[in-house]
Amino acid sequence: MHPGNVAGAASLLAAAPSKAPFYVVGAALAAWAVALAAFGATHPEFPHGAGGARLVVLTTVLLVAGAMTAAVLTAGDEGGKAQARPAGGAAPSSTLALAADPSGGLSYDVRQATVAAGADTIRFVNRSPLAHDVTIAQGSKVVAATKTIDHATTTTTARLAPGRYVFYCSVDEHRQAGMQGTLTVR
Ligand SMILES: [Cu+2]
Repeated sequence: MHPGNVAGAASLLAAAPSKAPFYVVGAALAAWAVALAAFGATHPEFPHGAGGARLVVLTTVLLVAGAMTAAVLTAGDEGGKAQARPAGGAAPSSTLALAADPSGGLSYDVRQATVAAGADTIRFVNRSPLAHDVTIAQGSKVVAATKTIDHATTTTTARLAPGRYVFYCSVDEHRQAGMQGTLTVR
């Protein structure tokens, strides 16, 4: 291998360890295909005899098998991420925007929401005369909560790790009445 290629492969391994095997084997397969095509095009009698043909077929099969194995191994990691994304694959927002039913019902405008992991903003609009808040919990552990407000808007921030959460109103029995939903952080 050329020293430059070795350095490139090494930095690739360091940068993306999970994908590196696929890139390396895939690149080798691509290089082999190009070399084979170029050589075959200029040498009509290629490959020479049964032994040469067997060698060419064997090398191709090994490279394809290697690329497929690496792709499958890599896909395990990618599959988890892809599964969590909605069709369309847009990155989730860092803001959770919720509004209480403006007519005074015990519900939010959405039953489920998704935000990006990290520093998130929770923006809560409550135009109704009833006091509400937004409390975010993972299981029974509260990780964030807005102020309790009526006829107002409030924001708070929270650092949310990936996972499944619930959001609900902690005022009186509002949660039990249906003022809750699920929050996915990823
Ligand atoms: Cu409430």
